[in-house]
Amino acid sequence: MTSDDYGIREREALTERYPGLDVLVSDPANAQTASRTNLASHLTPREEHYIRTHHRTPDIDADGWTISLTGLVEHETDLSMSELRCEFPTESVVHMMECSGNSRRYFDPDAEGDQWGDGAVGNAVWTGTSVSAVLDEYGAATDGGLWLSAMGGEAPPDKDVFCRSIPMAKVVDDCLLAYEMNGTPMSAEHGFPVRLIVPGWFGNNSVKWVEEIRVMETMVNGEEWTDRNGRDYTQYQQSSYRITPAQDNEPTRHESVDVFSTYDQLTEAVEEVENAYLFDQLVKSLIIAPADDSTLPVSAVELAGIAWSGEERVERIEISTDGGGSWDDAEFVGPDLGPYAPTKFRYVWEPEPGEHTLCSRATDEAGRTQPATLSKPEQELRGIENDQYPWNQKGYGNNAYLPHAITVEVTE
Ligand SMILES: Nc1nc2c(c(=O)[nH]1)N[C@H]1C(S)=C(S)[C@@H](COP(=O)(O)O)O[C@H]1N2
Ligand SMILES: [Mo]
Repeated sequence: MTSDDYGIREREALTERYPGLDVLVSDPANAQTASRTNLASHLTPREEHYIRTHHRTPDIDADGWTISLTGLVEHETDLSMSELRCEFPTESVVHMMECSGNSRRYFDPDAEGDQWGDGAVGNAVWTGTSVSAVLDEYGAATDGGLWLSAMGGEAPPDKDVFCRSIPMAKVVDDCLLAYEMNGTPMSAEHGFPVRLIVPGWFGNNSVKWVEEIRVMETMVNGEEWTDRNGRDYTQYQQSSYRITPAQDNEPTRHESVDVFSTYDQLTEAVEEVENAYLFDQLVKSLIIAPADDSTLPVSAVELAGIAWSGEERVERIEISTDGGGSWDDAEFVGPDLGPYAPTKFRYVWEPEPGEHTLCSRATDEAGRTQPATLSKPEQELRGIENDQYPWNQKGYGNNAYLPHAITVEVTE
């Protein structure tokens, strides 16, 4: 079988199992939710939740799978799935997870990588074991300043390992080793049999198919993180998932940083970190109804949409019906599903005839607001400045509101 045959078969199989997704690349599986309307539901069904993978999806036998706990621990151990499920309390979290490449297609000129629209985001209930319970049981060091590196078990011998280092303070706060999604066993593409969930953080932190968690003094960095097959463990922490402006050849690597907020790295700590890491999500919102390019009669229109953020909750959502000239508050609707769940909003608009640009702007509890636009590469921004989100080589983190605006025509 050639890899082309595999690609076609895999695309059909993916579409069959995930009918709510548009496939960008089938091998490895990369697919986004097919329309903004899918995000109107309080929870994203598994069939509509985006999939982002760097290597071919592994076919894992859960009975033989173990997670090794290594590094700064009293007792290194290999945990089986049944130990993980039966020997620790079960916990759940609702997490609106966004891929840091979501909305990449709006960068101009194009950023590198698959041109994701708005669909690389989804909200699910993730269930599993809290990482802190496992660390406590085996006597792991959990002091602030340490890191936990989680390694994906799917990389073939000639590909770099998907590994992420998470600050210990976040790990012990609320990270999970999850084995269920929306109350059903996880599917292969979403990480079966077990994945890390880092609530409120960009999807790239939530390592799927976890085979090792290692307690460390630093993030993964340096030559010692190349294994005997030549596989690099540092690529996805230190090189990918960094904000790299056009003038930089490679992002500056760090052993450790003490500013974890992505937003702070893009603003007040921009000198210190230089190339922000994609850690917690940036506040963002989307108008879901009416649809882009629709024609509406002159009568009251109900605008509806969704907003989400990172470590802080969404506190305010404003609507503009004149392309950002003037703003009015929207109201929140729906149940409170926890600190990492999205917020739904509505707004009733009495339109005049003509063409209108509608946009939404969310603000979180820390007072962080979506910037208006995207910068150009020649501005060489490495952070958010003057209401502009920085153009960056790999097109990460776009939460600017004007690129996400919709246009409607109102007729008499
Ligand atoms: N092992 C492993 N974990 C991974 C990835 C990967 O390629 N390999 N992709 C990451 C990225 S970039 C994202 S956005 C999320 C996507 O999770 P999902 O496919 O369940 O939506 O998984 C993350 N975890
Ligand atoms: Mo991602």
